[in-house]
Amino acid sequence: MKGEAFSITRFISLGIVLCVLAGSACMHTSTMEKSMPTVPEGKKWKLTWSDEFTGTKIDQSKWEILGDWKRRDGYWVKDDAYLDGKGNLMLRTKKDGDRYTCGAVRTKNKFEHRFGYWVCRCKFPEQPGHWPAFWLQTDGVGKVGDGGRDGTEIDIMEYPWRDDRLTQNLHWDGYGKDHKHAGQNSTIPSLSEGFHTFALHWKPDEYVFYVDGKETWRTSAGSVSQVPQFVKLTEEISKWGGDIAKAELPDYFVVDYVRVYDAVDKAGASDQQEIIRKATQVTPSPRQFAWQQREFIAFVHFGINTFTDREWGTGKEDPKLFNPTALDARQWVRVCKEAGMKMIILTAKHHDGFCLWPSKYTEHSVKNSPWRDGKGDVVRELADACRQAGLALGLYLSPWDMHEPTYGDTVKYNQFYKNQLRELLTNYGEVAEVWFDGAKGPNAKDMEYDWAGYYAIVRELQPNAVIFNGPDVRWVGNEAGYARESEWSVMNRNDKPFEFVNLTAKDLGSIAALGDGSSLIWYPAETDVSIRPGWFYHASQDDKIKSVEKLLEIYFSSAGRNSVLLLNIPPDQRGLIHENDTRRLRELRKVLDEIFDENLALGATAKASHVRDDNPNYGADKIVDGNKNTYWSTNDGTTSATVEFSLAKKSTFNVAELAEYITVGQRVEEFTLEAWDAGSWKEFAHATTIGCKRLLRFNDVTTEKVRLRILMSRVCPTICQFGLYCAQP
Ligand code: FUL
Repeated sequence: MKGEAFSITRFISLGIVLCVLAGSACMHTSTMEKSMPTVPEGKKWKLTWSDEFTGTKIDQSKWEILGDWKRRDGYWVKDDAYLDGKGNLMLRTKKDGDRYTCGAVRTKNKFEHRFGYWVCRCKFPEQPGHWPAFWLQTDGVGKVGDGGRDGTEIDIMEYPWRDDRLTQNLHWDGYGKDHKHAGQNSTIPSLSEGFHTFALHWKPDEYVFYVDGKETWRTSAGSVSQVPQFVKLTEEISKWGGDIAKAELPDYFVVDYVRVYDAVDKAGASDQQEIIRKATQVTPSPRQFAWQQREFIAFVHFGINTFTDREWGTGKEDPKLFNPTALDARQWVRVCKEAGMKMIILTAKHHDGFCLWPSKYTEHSVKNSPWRDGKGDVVRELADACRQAGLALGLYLSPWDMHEPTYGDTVKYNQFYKNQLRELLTNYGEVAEVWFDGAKGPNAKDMEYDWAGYYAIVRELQPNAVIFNGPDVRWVGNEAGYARESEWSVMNRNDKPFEFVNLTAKDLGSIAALGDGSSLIWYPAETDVSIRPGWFYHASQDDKIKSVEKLLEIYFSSAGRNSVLLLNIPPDQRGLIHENDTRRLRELRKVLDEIFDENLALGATAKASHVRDDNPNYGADKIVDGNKNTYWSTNDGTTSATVEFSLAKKSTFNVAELAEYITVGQRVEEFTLEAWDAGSWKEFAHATTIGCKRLLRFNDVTTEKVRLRILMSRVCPTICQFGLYCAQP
């Protein structure tokens, strides 16, 4: 067959001669396709995997030969896939008695890869009733939801017709009622004769299809698969290809080669591999790490709005309206502490400009209120109460200020705001979080906040504080209490001084979302939500407090998804947290304590498929030793692995907890949990990211053996915690 080959064969031979002459390993360039897509500057293509089909036997370290079994109107049988000894893979279609058979191979579990340039050179069969295809597949294609990102059937070439047309297709979300499809047919003169190349340039955000080096289709349908996929070369028999009864058989689909390339930099690292490598090296700063460990914290919205029954004030309120009758910050702290919260963030000044501390820079504050005869200071009382009880203190200082006359004058107002920030960060001891709110009313005057200047003051005065909506912590993107199913802490920032990332984007952390990876940052999510419909207290909402079930769901969907939960509990006009909120928080704590009371996996016998350097310090038992500073890990290149846990006794559970040792970064992209049940493993949970903490709920599972399967990790997984718990119905 090679006799028919055109210049590419000569190109290869010439390449080999040059290689030999140069005495160097330049086989890569010698096998380079004639018309590959261009790569970004400073990059080149590198051959990652290929089969030239030389020799006499199919290389079974690369390919699985499919069969013998029924496939559509024919059978896939093993002896219809073979090498012709002249450098080609032959996929034969034949009649065998009264059945039709054909050949098919795939690289499943032998070569699976994502992104890059995939090409096959082949010659079509000539008879009707069957069709050849060069396609990429993954089990993930069966997953419904998340578009084709979790797996797509990518048909780089299907040729059901005997003329000069081919079809290229994408299928995702399974093959049932949720099945989705996009495709394109192209007519190419002389396609039916001789050899041709069919190729895909698979980028994180786009597929580009080629025939003989010419683009035929460019699409992002299904949002582009992000998971490794394997190659299939197949023949199939069915009416789509015409009437097989009319075929003169045998007939052959002849494949000269399959090659897969990655774009690499000068050092040989591929674009994607390089971004992945860089992403896994981004780790939390000590202040971010400390903040993340707090997990569940309180927001306290209190101010003039509490007394005017509003959510947003006007800035024109009389300070005399502020008059709590029984304000007791120690009660707030008690309630929060009992609920298991580790910090309280107070709205020292909301958008109306009224200050809960006697600021030197405005008259619009507690000092002109009747409360404590104008001598009171809510920030002081809360700071003292927090310190006494061992809770951290956070402060919210709204940049938008409806009262301050200088607002709108960029220079003057920035100075005013910085003065206030300095007061707050100087006079009240340690502050653990500073909350910058980006909200601004539609009629607010135009002005430019000096974000960089604000951040600098926080760093100067409170170097351990995290800055929310600044460099340290990001808003999760909604106020309903839900983090993303895949909540990453590493992302690529833009160069804006505020809103470093598109906060409400569905995907911030996938490889595709990391873009060129030039400004990767550790940027974890905080999930703010109120226990009531409003942020401020309204008597009319006393019976509208979220139920325990709802709060539990919020906890699982925020703290349980690699995010910190910031739950708002607004004090009432007395200056106390209302009895109904207090009761609800107690109920929530009780349920959480009951669920997490006993970890059924603690001390289980754990056996891993891989252990880093076989070093016991990274052994599987480290996941269940109750110590989050020890972890199980594998060797660097091992990105999927399993751990089997044998529990002390047969147990029933419905909650699982996992944690990555995030001090070294966030790595896991996908995992499943399986239970040993009547002689086989049955999956009971499946999820994507883990991060600092991942909680999963599922129906009761009863077993004595559980298996954790890390399906995909960006580099070797580092798991420091695994828990199984039983929540009462
Ligand atoms: C928003 C504000 O406008 C609300 O009043 C509340 O403070 C919430 C937490 O942030 O941007």
